[in-house]
Amino acid sequence: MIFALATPVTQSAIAVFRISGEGCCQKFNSVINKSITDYRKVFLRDIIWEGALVDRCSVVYYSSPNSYTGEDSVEVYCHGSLSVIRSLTEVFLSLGFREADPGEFSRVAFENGKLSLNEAEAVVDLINSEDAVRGQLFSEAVAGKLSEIVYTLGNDVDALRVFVEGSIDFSDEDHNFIAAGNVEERLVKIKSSLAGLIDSSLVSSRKLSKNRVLFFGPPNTGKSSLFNRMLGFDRALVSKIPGTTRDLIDSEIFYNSVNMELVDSAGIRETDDLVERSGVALSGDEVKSSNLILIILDHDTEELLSRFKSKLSDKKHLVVFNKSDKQHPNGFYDCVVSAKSGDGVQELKNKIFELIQEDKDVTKKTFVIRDRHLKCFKSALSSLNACIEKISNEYDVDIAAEDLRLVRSSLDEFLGIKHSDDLLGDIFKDFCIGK
Ligand SMILES: Nc1nc2c(ncn2[C@@H]2O[C@H](COP(=O)(O)OP(=O)(O)OP(=O)(O)O)[C@@H](O)[C@H]2O)c(=O)[nH]1
Ligand SMILES: [Mg+2]
Repeated sequence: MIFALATPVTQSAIAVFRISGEGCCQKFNSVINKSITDYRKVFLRDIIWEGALVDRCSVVYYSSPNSYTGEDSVEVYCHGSLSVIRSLTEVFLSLGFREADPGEFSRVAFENGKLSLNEAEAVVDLINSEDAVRGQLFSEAVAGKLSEIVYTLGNDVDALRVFVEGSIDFSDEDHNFIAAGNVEERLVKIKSSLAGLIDSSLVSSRKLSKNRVLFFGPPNTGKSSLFNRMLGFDRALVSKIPGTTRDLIDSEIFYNSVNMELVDSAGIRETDDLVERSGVALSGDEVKSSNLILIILDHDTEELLSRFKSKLSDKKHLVVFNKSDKQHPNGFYDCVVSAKSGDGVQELKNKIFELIQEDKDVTKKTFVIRDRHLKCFKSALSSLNACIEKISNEYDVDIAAEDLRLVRSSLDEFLGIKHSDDLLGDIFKDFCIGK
């Protein structure tokens, strides 16, 4: 039997403990003032330990298999006090519960068939997601929308395997199983569903989901001033001496429900100062891992634009003219701002937002998936193509049957029907404790 605090260890209005395992409800009954025998209902109970009241809590019992883990489980909603959290932890340990490993509740749920592997992965991605659109797509994945499509595709593949394998087993007979089963046409249909699934999925990596926006340019153009202005507080040092910023400084803002990680960097120039030189190198490296670059220039540095553009290869960028309160630009800019007065800053935020949305294309996608999922889909598609080629040209039907088996096996890998222990370990280690 396992237990865990499902909410953060901090003061809060309510803290939630979760316990799971055969017999856990009876065990918990032994420490409350009145036994609970009803499931999926909320009860108010006093938890009493060694004759003293620990806390008055709301308690819900779930009976196997109708719980998150598929086992008997209890959820305890106590006061979010550090002393209550500590005392309840002692109670659970004394009752013989073991503290759960990160993700153990979800791993048990997966092992009991309550979640497919991709649904379990979507649980972590949902918890880690910060913007609303992504969050909604992960919620749908947790609810099983994507697995349902893949289960259906898997069943369709199985149905066709019967015909293809039948034509091998009964090759002496006159009956053409493949033509009778309409196999080619149905394979092409599965192929287009699978290709459609890949097209409508956005592959999300943790780092890129951060929407990193780099403040980039020559020294003293007001990068740090603009960075502070966009954050709404003074995070980075500002001075009239060129070369003030020497490190990467990042800070997050939320804008229109989207999180953006703003990254201030050292002004790029040739310098003999070793520390500044390291900062300049860091700024250059950061270009690669940012989603969007702001080239920030002022009146004194306008002629450097082409030099800075050439450092970006094909990265998305906006060219920003700063210090408009002092002087007007000569060239053409995506945005003209003054970090000092705040003029143009709102417009700059909107442009950043538009470009990030366009970049992510999240709103146009139906699913957000991981690299692992894309690999499974692509390998299924490639085996499917190989199979269609053989079926339509009527050769190597026995190898076509093997191709179809591989399609099924890639879909199974996606769902976790086929998996290695290493893979499970890798996936569940990213969970928080209590999930
Ligand atoms: N008039 C005016 N001055 C500004 C504006 N933005 C920044 N400055 C001034 O420009 C100088 C340099 O500002 P910083 O924000 O430190 O510039 P930086 O690009 O971060 O410089 P480095 O870190 O050295 O690369 C400071 O004296 C700021 O007060 C602005 O919009 N208008
Ligand atoms: Mg700076």
